[in-house]
Amino acid sequence: MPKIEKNKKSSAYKVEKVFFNPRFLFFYFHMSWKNRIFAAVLKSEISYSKIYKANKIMEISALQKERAAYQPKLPKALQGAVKIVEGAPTKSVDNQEEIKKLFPNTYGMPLIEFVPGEENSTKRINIGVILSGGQAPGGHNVISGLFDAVKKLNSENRLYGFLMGPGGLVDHKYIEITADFIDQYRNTGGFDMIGSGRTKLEKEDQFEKGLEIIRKLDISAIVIIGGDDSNTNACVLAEYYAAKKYGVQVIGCPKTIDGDLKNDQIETSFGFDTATKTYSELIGNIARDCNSARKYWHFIKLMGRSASHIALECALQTQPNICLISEEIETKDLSLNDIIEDIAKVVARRAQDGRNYGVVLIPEGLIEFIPSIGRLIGELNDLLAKHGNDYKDLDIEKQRAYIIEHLSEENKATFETLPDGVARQLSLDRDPHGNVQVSLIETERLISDMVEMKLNKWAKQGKYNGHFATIHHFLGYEGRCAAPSNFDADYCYALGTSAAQLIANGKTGYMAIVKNTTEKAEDWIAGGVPITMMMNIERRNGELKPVIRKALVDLEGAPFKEFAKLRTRWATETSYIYPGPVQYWGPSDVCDQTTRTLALEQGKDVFVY
Ligand code: FBP
Repeated sequence: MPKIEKNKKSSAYKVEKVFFNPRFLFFYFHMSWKNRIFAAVLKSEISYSKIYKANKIMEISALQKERAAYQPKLPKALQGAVKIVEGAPTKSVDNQEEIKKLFPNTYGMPLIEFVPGEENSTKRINIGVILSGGQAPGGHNVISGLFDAVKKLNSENRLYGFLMGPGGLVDHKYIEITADFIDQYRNTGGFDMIGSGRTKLEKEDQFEKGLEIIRKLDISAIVIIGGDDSNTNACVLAEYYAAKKYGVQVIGCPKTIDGDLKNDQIETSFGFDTATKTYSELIGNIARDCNSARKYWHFIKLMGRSASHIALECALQTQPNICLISEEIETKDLSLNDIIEDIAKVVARRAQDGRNYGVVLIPEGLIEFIPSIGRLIGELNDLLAKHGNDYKDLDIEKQRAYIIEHLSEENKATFETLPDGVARQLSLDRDPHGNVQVSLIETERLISDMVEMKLNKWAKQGKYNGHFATIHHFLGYEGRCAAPSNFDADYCYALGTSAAQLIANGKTGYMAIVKNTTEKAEDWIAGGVPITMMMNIERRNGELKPVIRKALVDLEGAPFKEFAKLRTRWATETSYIYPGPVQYWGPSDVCDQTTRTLALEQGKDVFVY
């Protein structure tokens, strides 16, 4: 079992020693109330850090031990000293005038690319890092890349981790990340090194509270590792600190298993690669069981929030009988009944061939994309923002009555057709960014129950004569903390290194990026993109807000077209692929493959059917 040495140089250790010293306790009881309060604050920060680090003593698996020795590959430009090359000024993807007005200090900055440069001495810097939102494989490697790069720039530099997400900055909960501490987390999944959270950083008093600890720790830059919402907040924070001339830089890193933080500059968000490979392994296992027993229909809901990238990628990797793509359903304006009828037809067709089994993939955000339900959610969002407090404490019946009374006729009709559980989920419980918590809605059950009802009706009409037994799965949390694939381990380490270089070069309001990712890691291109470049104005929580544009599945894109070309065959035949577990050692086409989505998007797919 690896032992964690206490870092005797850390300020936490020193203050802790002082605090528990009997002489200090003597003085404590003779202190003024003001000083006692100060001491209590000090103690709460320090003991929090102590408890946090104490919890970190862990036993590790044989794989983790071997994997700890893996040295992630870096692009050539990041292997030594770095020089920056600046491109032309940028503009936001839409609503340019509004975004420029809202971000006068961080709008229009150029794209940045790193190229090899001359060794330069850099001034000493302290940096704070925050993990924000849902876990994604590779987060620990972003921090490792950042740590190694800042220590390489100057061994006196310090890295602090704010605990349990952005809330750690506001509440002053932090630890110093030291070499012996970080070594336990290299190439591991999870965000447990410093924890994550969904506190939304958006108010001035939060920024000012954060500044107190930033000043106390002499921090000059904050790195926020998060998805589109967290990076939007990073941009707002960067603009605020720049406007106030506080001299605090803010840099973002593109994280999310959902794969929806991508655009011309961001090829993929980290975690998507490992998570989809992990889900595909599990789907492959279920499909093989299905094809062995030949008696069940498996309805598998896949995480991914609004976008269907995860479902689409897993379909390309495993070839299920059916995979719903929310974006297609919205574009074709399909109703819930249309979707049910389409699935029931496939079930009935397979039953004619004696195949009373199959695998259906359902993206978790489906419900929001069924146009009638989407319209209902839009109105409920506004209702919740304006009147949520009036009904949140009422009992369930009264809540339902309140909502029905306030909805328009069209949306009321949709609301009344929904099962109670789903209706309730849609009317309450947004996450701090105003998103419906789609992972809590049992769409897989809703759909299979409705398919069963349709089949029973057809059976009575003599149109169906099969056997329909269902099993439900929800794959989400099973993949978010998997040990990062080689791709994610390398990609994340390079992102962390890029973030350090953006900071060393005085940049703020940028997101670290790494491109050319279907090539060998050493040929990847690293740099930074101004966050404002990815923004537009959207309606959130009933208000128009500047946000990073979310990338949904492009129905004209190569991944969807590939899927659309093959799905009819997958529906009638049984063409499952069993990808097996993520591999870390072995032939490169097994260990270093990117996702098919990325390969198809870049015209590099080498998959042979
Ligand atoms: P992020 O957008 O923060 O990366 O979160 C991704 C995600 O895993 C979604 O796929 C899912 O809907 C959500 O988190 C679940 O949230 P929670 O972790 O709060 O249950």
